[in-house]
Amino acid sequence: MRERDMTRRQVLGIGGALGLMAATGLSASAALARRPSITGAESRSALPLPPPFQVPLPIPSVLAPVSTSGGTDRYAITQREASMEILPGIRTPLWTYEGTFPGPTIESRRGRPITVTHRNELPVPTVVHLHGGRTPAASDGYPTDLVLPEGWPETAMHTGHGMHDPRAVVTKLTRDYTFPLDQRPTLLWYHDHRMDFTAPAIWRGLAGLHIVRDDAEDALGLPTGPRELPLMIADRTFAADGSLAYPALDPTLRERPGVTDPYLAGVLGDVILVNGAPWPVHEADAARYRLRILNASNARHYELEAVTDDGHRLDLVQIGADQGLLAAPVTHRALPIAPAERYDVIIDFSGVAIGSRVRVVNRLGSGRTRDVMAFRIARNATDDSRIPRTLSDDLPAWRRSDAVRVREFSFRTGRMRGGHGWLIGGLPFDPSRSDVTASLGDVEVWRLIADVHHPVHLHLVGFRVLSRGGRPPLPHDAGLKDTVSLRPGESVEIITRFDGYRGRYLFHCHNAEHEDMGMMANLEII
Ligand SMILES: [Cu+2]
Repeated sequence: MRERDMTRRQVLGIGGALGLMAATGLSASAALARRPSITGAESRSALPLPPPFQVPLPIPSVLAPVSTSGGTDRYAITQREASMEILPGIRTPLWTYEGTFPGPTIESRRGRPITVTHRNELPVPTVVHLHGGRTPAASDGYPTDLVLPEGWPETAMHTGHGMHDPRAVVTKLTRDYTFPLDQRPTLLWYHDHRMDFTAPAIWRGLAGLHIVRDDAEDALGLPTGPRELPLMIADRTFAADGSLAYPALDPTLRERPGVTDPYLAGVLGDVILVNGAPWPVHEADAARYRLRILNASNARHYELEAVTDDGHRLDLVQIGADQGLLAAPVTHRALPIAPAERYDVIIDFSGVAIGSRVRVVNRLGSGRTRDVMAFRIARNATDDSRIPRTLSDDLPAWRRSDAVRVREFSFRTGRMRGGHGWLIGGLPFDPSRSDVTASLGDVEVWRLIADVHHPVHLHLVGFRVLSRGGRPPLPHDAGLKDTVSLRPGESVEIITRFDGYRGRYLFHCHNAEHEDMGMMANLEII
């Protein structure tokens, strides 16, 4: 990896935005006006990259339950090393769920609990978190609730810079995670959440999709079957030997967390993968498609648009957010998506010439990272799908006046244990510290303030965006969210109700490098 090979624009990620605000004394709003498009640094692959739109879009296989008796679906997933062909003709060693990247998709029904038995055959401890799940704390994947691999010395048990966490529940080799899934239907994803090492673990392949459905959504008449496509977008960089290149201080990911200097604000890859394939192409009917988009990148933001060969932009009709269906569709020409956010989008290819292409591009990318994937419109087809004007009527309508308190949190860079860190309210994560204690059932307003880009994620609950930069939310803030993208210098207010389960949860930045470098805090529901 040529670490210094960055454009000036990419360097702006940390040095630029922070320097702009600190050195010149610019106000947050002035920094906002000169907002850099990227937080992080892009690393370069050391082997030739394939041309775009050649590799077919893979669809992750749906995992079959090992049992469906007793009112619970039971699944088994082995976490193990595997090698896959990602770049044509190149083998890439990965850390996987069940031997594939993305891991197998779990399809479940609202209110029907599932138990997933994870077996850790990787060389390091792991933790599974179901992102967006309303999950009891014992199965939520708290970062110190490690599953130790065979032979891992317990004396060397690493819970983060040697921190001791007396509440950690550590298991050997396997752990059962139980998910009640008593929640709105939506696209969730599961990924590793190990203390200090989440970013490299996800980068190596520990991520998979989980779709929750219910009868009401099934009855809407949305595109379905082969016209419903999950799209997990993630950037990666490849080393000369075909392995994934990640600038870890400790490449074994056993002892020392963190990344090398130019990547402290985030690791960006130069290859855009969708469902694990580089810049793939999908043969589509000239009909409506439902795209269920996840940004599973560690730090890269996208602003997606769909462009035909003759330069027309197709509407992206958003029908859902992180936590399920909107009240009514929202039409976008371009859709910003931060790490861990999901959008449920209808795109209509019926007016596109047969044989031509629709490219999905990232307006924030440049060069090869501007392309994401393409659809080749292969054939005419009948289409009896529809987009109802009313999609759902069960969105929470919390009002400011319902809130029993307002909290404020800054998300900023700072010093941590003598080095560079990312801090919430001026503090790096400490499992043993109490940060937020909320009573079950309480409605609260949180004001979140950023220096650079920080996609902020709350475990357990969905929330609504109340304001952005002192103004009404943007069109893509609609619906129920679990991750909100703070842009440089911006403040965002969210409102939520802490219900579901009591216990110890988290909120954190979902720039995975920030998360590993301190940007998490405890959320205790009592
Ligand atoms: Cu962050």
